[in-house]
Amino acid sequence: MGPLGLSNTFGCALCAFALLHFLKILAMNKLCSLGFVATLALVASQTPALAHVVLQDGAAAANTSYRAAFRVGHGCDAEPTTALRITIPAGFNAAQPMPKAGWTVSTKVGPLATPYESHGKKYTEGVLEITWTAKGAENALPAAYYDEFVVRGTTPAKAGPLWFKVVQSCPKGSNDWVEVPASGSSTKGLKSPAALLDVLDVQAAGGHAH
Ligand SMILES: [Cu+2]
Repeated sequence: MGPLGLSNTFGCALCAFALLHFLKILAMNKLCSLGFVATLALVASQTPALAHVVLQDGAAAANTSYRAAFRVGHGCDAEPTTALRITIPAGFNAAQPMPKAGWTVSTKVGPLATPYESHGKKYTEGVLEITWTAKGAENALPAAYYDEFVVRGTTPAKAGPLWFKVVQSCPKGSNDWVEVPASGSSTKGLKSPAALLDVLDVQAAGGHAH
C-alpha cells in the first residue's frame, strides 16, 4: 500500500474501520509517529461518548441494591478534577457514598420527593446530594487519568431510565453533566449528558432490598 492508501485513510477517518486500516498501514509501512499521534487525537476527539462521566455498570434490576461507580474519564480540558457532586435522583433510596482516600465526602440530606418504606420503617428524608472534594492539589485527579466515585443505594421499584446529574469541578470552571433527553434513554446529540442507569423490570435474586 502506497501514498494513495494513506490519503484514503485520512479521507474516511471518521469511522473506527479507518483507524484499524491506518494501524494496518502503519504496521506495514512504519509511518512516522507524528502522523500516528495526529490520527489518534483526531479519532479521540470524535468519540467523546467514551469519556464523560458515566456509570461503570449502566443497568440494574428494579428495587435492588446497586453499586453505582461513576467513572470520570477526563478533566475539564487539561485541568484536573478537584470535586465531584452527584445529585441523587428521586426513587434511588438509601444512598451511601464510599469514602475515598485523599478526598473528603459530604452529603446533603433533605425531604424526599417520594418517601419510602424499608423494614417497616418509613423514610421521608434522605440523601439528595453527595460531594467528594480533593483534600489538596496533590489529591486532584489529573486530566489524563481516570478514577471512580462510588455510591450504593436501592434502585426504584419502577423500571425505566434514571439520570444522575453530575457536576465535575476543576480549578477554573466545571463540566456540568446534567443534560437529560426529553424522553427515552438515548444520549445521542447531548453535549454533556447526565449519567444514565437503566432500571430493568426483572426480579432480582432474592428480591429483598436493603
Ligand atoms: Cu467526555
